[in-house]
Amino acid sequence: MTLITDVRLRRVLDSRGNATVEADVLTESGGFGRGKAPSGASTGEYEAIELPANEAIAKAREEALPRLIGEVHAGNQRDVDAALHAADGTDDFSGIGANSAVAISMAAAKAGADVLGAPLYQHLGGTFRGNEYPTPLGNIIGGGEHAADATNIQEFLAAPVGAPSVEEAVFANAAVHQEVHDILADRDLPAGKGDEGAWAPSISDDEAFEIMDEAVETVADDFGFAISFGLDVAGAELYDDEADGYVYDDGVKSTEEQIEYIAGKVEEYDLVYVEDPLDENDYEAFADLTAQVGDQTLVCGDDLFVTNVERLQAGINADAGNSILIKPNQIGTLTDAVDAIELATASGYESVVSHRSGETEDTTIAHLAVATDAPFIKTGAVGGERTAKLNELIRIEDNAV
Ligand code: 2PG
Ligand code: MG
Repeated sequence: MTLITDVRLRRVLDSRGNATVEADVLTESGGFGRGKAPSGASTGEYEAIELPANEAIAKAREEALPRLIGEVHAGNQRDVDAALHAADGTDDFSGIGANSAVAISMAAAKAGADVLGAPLYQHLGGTFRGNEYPTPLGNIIGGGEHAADATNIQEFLAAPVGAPSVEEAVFANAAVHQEVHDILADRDLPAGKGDEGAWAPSISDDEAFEIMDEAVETVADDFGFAISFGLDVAGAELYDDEADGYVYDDGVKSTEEQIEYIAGKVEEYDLVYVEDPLDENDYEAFADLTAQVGDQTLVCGDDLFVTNVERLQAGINADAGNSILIKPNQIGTLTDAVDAIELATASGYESVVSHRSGETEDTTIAHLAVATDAPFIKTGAVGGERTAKLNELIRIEDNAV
């Protein structure tokens, strides 16, 4: 029933106005699924390779479509993704492009769900999963590679850990976003928005910590449940080999100083989440920080692990964290992403399913998070391409998909 009868690929816009790949998968019984590839700006050195959209489409048409059409069932996700790997023939998807691969992988999953008449999260998770809803981490203030002349730390993230439902959590994050706007206005600090819709004021990281602290406290009082906050430091973007340290506007921190700085902020602000606090090649420094604060906060590897089971296994062996960011386009297929989540769960690591800074209206990651019982999802706080996922989570919780 789910035999693939056609795959159509086209170039569409992403949220930054760049071209990305959209895939449609059709099946013999009339099933249909559509997926769109997101795109990173602060990409990890070890990520799967994204090709220019036109090139990725041409390569996938040539190499992947003959292995999919009339050959593979969309309902068998592992077969679809194995065919994509075989068509690509490399270990980093540089053959057909991780952007073509992930768009087709997600489109096939949706076509499989369509034939079954089941929501995507049920198709991906099966009947024994999908009972936990992820806590959304909302990007509120940001800079780094996502906005010029703003904070050095890439993301200050609201974490409504006490929210009784996804719906309440989503609205709490939006309220923190509004509260920060008001605080910035009171302080006469004009701010535009970065790529993910976070405020991007020209302030120091220290001031951003203060403002976040004040905003989450105010909104927590209003909503009546606990709201904490966390960070994506994007340490690999700050780390500079030549400077032999982490380059901030106010100076360079050595690796030891960076560990001390982050551990200090975890203590001072009770941070519940710290992503990529250190460079993507420094398992040892991650392990040192985790030994210090790993029982108080999530130390999450994004550029460190790049959703890759081998890099994750190396991190598990080295105690280099206690959680992993999961970005399907970072590794190329849903199968690879689910394998990373399963290894993480089996090893006591928490999974945080994540958007990219360049996004589309695609909602697959909302379903993936629910399907795998991931405890967290990072997908922004405001902006259409972000609310597409957040509103889908609200619908999933309401049994309305
Ligand atoms: C990150 C992501 C998403 P980018 O670093 O976690 O917030 O950014 O997609 O630019 O890699
Ligand atoms: Mg990151």
